[in-house]
Amino acid sequence: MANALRVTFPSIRPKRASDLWATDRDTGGLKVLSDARLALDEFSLDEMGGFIWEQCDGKNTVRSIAARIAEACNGSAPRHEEIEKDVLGFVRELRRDGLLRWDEENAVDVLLVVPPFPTTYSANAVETPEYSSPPLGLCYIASGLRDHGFRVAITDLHVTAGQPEDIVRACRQNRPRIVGITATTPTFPNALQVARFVKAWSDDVITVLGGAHATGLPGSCARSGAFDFVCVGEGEQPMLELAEALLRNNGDAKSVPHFLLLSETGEVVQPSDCHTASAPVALGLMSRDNGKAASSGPPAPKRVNLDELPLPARDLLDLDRYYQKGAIISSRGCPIDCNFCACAAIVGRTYRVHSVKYVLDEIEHLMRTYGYRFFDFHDDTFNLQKHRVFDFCRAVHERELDFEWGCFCRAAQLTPEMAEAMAGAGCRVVQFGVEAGSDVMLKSIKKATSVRQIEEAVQSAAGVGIQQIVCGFIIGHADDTEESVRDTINFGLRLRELGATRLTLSLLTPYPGTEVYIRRKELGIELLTRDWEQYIFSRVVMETKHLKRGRLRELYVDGICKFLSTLNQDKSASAFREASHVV
Ligand code: B12
Ligand code: SF4
Repeated sequence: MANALRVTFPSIRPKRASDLWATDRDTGGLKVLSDARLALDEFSLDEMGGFIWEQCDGKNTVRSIAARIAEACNGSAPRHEEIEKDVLGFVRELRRDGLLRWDEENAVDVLLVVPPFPTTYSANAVETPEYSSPPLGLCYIASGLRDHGFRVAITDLHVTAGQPEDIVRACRQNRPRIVGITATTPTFPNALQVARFVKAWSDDVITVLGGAHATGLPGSCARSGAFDFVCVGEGEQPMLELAEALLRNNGDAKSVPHFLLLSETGEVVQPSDCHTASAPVALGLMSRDNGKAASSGPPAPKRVNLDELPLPARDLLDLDRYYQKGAIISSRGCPIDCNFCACAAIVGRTYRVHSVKYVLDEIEHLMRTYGYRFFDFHDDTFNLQKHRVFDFCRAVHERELDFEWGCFCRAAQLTPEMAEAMAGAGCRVVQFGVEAGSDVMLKSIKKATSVRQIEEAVQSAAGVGIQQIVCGFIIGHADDTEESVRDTINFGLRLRELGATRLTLSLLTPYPGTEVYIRRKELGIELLTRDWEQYIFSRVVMETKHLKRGRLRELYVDGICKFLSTLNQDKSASAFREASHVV
């Protein structure tokens, strides 16, 4: 069965819930009386139905019943999977009528969901390697829940190129009591659809939204009405608290410690500053209930100690489906203040790390269990702490681990010695968020990096033979002018000469929760659309005091073409993808 749920339906063991049946002489099938609804209801089963009924003794599985049918058909049977599917459909119907029972072995407490890709991308966009990555955030939440005895499944409608309605099938299969959905801004519309389908399937299921978009716009997500709870920031602790409160304690969500309420007028009551990216963002859950303001507000959010987290539950995924199989996280957060970046809102402006031991244990586990040899660090910034990078590289040698890896680096921190140590420890890919092409613009976006540092970092990486050096740029910053955009593109071309192997270009996209979103009016930025599916870096979704929509589009096309020309590639769709930003 092709999905990421690890469904084991053929192992269901249906058991008869009625003792009252007799052969129907007219049809050769069975007459079955059910007392499930107090009155005795009569059901007629045809010959095949009768055959299946007799096998439903609580010992035979759907699979073994299907095998008997295939045997009885003596070679003329349809494919095995089809018989299994039919038997499953049949026993489920009888179960609905109260004639059969079986253990809820596939039922879960929590189903975590990645919604389908935004419709702005074509269906086969999921085959783009950079986008095909296991949802580690959900895997962390899942492993924490599992450690506390909750049954969890993950369904990834992105990697399976599914549709929002496919969630209904997953719900039928897993009968979850809570469905947690993750969303970035462009996937939010699909997340909303998924939640609506869940509610249509059963209004009793609790829906929770988390991830970048929920964190940036918690109030409006809560007001959409499709989610019972919205999680702001990291989800491990709030999801556990929610599951404990709803499924184990008194069912009262208000006992969840990190819990925010939506007021009767639909406003987020506490904390009032949870929209500001520069202030610490409260971790918590919001309810769409018309609750009253909590008098003292939620307790201060506790950022989890990363080493206390169990390894992410990758086993709940069908890892073969992902291109970036070895995605891994060694740190969370970033103390820098870049005005376009949403990461501080989600995981904090502090830098928290896993110990080197934890990271290498995880890598060793992935090498042993799955045979992976390449690891993509999905940290916001891998090289922020000099000593940690050196410790990591040393430990790779000491433990004699033979693997290669890639990471996002801050240019300001990458010294030639660090680049050398990294290359020696297997680093083959580094990505720099360069973003702009002059010190004035870099200062304006609060990048805390200079043009000189970037040049040196690229040279350092190239000098030690790091194979892929990717430099990402953004145009359309609040203070960008025709001239500064030209500087940015020229700087990219210069970095290419200094050793960058790939240049990517994005249009400024003010994601909720970022400074450019929150302070957009002061900065002279005007949003042109709130169609969130357009928020994918290559669409003009805003204009600035200096650059209007049409001109931004022209500058972007021109910039992409210039970057592409350095790659010696044609201007096909895949080459465009090469040059447009992915993270
Ligand atoms: C690696 C990465 C990618 C990878 C892999 C993503 C993946 N499969 O997880 C790839 C390259 C595929 C990718 C793609 C994109 N990305 Co990206 N990505 C990141 C990055 C750098 C790290 C994500 C990560 O793994 N974090 C660590 C884990 C532990 O955290 P997490 O996933 O956020 O999950 C935690 C919480 O968010 C929360 N949570 C998440 N989901 C849920 C659900 C529930 C129910 C609950 C309770 C909690 C919860 O709990 C989790 C555990 O603590 C972040 C930056 C960042 N710090 O967030 C950007 C980031 C998430 N990406 C971003 C963007 C914009 C994109 C793209 C839209 C880019 C594009 N061109 O289209 C696409 C969208 C893809 C998609 N389908 O949504 C933005 C999102 C901003 C926004 N508001 O949407 C970010 C924040 C970057 C930024 N600097 O602004 N991305
Ligand atoms: S863009 Fe990079 S350096 Fe800037 S805040 Fe985000 S993660 Fe930190």
